[in-house]
Amino acid sequence: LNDKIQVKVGGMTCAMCAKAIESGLEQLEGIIDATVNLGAETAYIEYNKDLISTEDIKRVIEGLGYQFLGTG
Ligand code: 9UX
Repeated sequence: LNDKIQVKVGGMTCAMCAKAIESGLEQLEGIIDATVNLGAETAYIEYNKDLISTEDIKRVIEGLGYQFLGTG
């Protein structure tokens, strides 16, 4: 079952940061689509709840060196 969430992301300073997060997330099995808006400091993520959780998404974002500031 797919779900769409918005994640507040801290620590992005350039457009490549946003791209790095998109690419990192999309490598995760279960991510359908990830779009990151630098100005809004937000990642718009569609994922399959049966395969991954927001905890997995948090791990990817933090593993890339950014902060997972919560979902909304
Ligand atoms: Mo955005 Mo660059 O970080 O190292 S400032 S990719």
